[in-house]
Amino acid sequence: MIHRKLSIFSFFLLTPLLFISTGASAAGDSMMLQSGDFVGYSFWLISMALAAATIFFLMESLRIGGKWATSLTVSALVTFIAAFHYFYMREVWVSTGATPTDFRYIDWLLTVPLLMIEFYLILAAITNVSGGIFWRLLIGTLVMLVPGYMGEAGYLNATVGFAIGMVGWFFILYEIFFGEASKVAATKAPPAVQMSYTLMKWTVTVGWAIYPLGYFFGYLAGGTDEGTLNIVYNLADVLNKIAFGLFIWYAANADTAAKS
Ligand SMILES: *C/C=C(C)/C=C/C=C(C)/C=C/C1=C(C)CCCC1(C)C
Repeated sequence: MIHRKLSIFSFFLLTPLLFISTGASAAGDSMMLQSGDFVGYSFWLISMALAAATIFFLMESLRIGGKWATSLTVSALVTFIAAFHYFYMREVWVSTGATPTDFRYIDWLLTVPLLMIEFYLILAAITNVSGGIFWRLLIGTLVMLVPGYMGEAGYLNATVGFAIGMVGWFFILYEIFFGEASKVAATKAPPAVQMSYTLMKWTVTVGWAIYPLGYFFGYLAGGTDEGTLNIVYNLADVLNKIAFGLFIWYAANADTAAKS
């Protein structure tokens, strides 16, 4: 039963990914990765790591199941959506040398709310939590990303976009450090869930800080080297998408083991 489900999942997952990756290489020499293009290598490595992480989270979601299934499936959605965007971003970089800002923001607009939902889901897996946590984190995400995009794309003054975006991020940090979510985690969560909540919370603090720093140096402080900026963003995504999912996977395993 489980195995049939798994093969159906893998089929639907891998087919589009294969199309995208062969499409990229069939489109001509200009699209090929050049030897020595380390930024291109990083795009390639991260896209594959994200695709592999997707399969891992889906399979583990089926294996562990129960009330953790949704959290693990959402982790898989995050890495899946990102893998797709990375295939396109890699193509933009390799064929034009440009920074794929639009693709990044479309990816963030989908994956960041899903990452926020994870805080709600891991708490909902252990106790009753109010929908307010979910809505506040979602609103924080939009306040952070929409002005950030408008600032980068030139629809809004870059400094104003940055400043409003920072308010959104601080609003999220407030909720997970001092708000209702933090209180539920501190009082109701078993040790394994508390541990992963702490890791997730610090990822949102330290790992996420990389993006506004990139924005700051790229747009407000005289500009940086685009190649470096892309490598930094790519590595940040490994931490903020794959490792973040692994923290949840850890809690799911430990919580399930403690109860069996
Ligand atoms: C998987 C992708 C993630 C976790 C992306 C996160 C993006 C941010 C935390 C962006 C933050 C920004 C600000 C805090 C200020 C305005 C500029 C942004 C959008 C780069």
